[in-house]
Amino acid sequence: MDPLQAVHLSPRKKRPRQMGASGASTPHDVRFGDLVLFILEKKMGTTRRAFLMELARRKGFRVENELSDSVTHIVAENNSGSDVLEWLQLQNIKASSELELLDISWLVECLGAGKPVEMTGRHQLVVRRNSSLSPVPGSQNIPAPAVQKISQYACQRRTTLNNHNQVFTDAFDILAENDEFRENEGSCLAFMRAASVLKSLPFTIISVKDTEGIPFLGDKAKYVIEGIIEDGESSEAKAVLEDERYKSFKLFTSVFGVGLKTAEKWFRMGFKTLSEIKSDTSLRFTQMQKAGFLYYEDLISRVNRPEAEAVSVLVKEAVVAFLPDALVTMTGGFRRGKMTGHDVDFLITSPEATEEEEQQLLHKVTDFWRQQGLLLYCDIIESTFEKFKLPSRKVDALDHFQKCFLILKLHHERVHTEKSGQQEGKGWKAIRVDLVMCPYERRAFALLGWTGSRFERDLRRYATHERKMMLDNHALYDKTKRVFLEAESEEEIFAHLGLDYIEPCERNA
Ligand code: 8GT
Ligand code: MN
Repeated sequence: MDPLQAVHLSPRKKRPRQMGASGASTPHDVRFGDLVLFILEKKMGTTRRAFLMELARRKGFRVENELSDSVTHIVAENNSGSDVLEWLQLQNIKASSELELLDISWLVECLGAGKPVEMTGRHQLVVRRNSSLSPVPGSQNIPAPAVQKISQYACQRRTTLNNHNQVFTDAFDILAENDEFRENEGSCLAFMRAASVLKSLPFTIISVKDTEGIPFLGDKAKYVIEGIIEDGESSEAKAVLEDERYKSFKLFTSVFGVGLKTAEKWFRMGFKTLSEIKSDTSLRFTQMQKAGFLYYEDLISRVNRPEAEAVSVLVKEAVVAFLPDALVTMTGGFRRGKMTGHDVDFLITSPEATEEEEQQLLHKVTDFWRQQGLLLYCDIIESTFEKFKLPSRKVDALDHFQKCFLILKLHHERVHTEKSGQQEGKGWKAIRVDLVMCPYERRAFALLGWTGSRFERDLRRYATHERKMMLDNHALYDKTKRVFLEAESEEEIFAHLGLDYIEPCERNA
């Protein structure tokens, strides 16, 4: 399927969902058809289970009476992941590895929010690796609590948002960020890769032995893991969080337009707070930083999905007004299924537009918003794209497409949330939006690149080292055959590389 035909607003799951006989009895409308819940009675009791099932159905969740193929989430109370697996095995039930095993706390939060909430480590049931469970003969596909060989490339791993090792990856993220602030590139990359590989594990690490055979865990990362296993927290990460340089860099770079150089300068000058910086008349700020300070509170509060969808409508309305055949796709973290983001990214392309029309579109769209008073900040970067240029060797190279970095004014009434009605305050929120315009025949490469995460970087690394090919946001080049390989869809790019296709929601490396 052409990936640009549709905007993927929610994670696509592979299995088709059919209404099972047991689900047909519910008289309530299903609002979240992607999720099919099953609530385990064991240790919960019949009455409480019936109550929760009824409540969840009333809130628009699909809840099955019996466990079937279509179930995507098993919710249990006072059971560990291993308890649930054991129960499944006793029932001799086949369960795919996509099945989520969740604690009741997740469902309770969903019911409170009136919609599915992001699953985090604290919701996920712990499955012990190499636990004493042995597969029941005849039962297959049970989420095996054993490690298969783990690829060193994120593009050969499926990484959903269901992170079983958050306590470790949070620590690695902090340590990597501290290294980034200190420009320790090697150590930074090591911690990022360690975090990335742990995010793909189907089990929670509970002993150092569990780390055997996992690629990209150097001595430093193993040492951090050991510390967390012993103390429940990382003393190294804790020390970083209390470090003055880290705290200052974290604060300063939270301002849109402030990078490492400026943060370094302000740190050296001895500033501690943003208000000291803002009120210092000897400092000069870029337009970007001025906007960053002006809309600071809005920009640090994360963008949620209803807001992202409202921005999507705004972008599509404007784009289609000038180029009716244009295709607009939400990319970045939201395309990977994240519930929040720091900005909203879109890829725009048009099958019919002339080069001139293509070049004009972002100007027309942003002018239109400016006239409406919706454009709070705008920086358009013109295209430097060349048709016959070889893909870049650098994994982190920025692309050459025309793009703009914006801050848009999003009025509350455009956002459709559960809690409707009066919103106090100024009536709108400033939102960071990136738009990228690409030639139609490059849309699959651009989409793959802008969907982001470590996944994409490792795809390039894989192409270079395993296939003698070069991949970037613009093209795929086969060095052996000396030809550019064309692709109409992401699936075709994976096929050229000889890789299994991996859905965007499994690219959260
Ligand atoms: P978020 O939830 O914090 O927004 O996370 P995200 O959506 O995953 O990251 P992002 O910073 O918004 O960027 C989306 C992806 O676009 C990233 O993987 C980034 O590497 C990629 N990207 C490109 N080209 C360019 C570019 O020229 N500029 C920027 N800023 N990002 C680019 O592929
Ligand atoms: Mn983003």
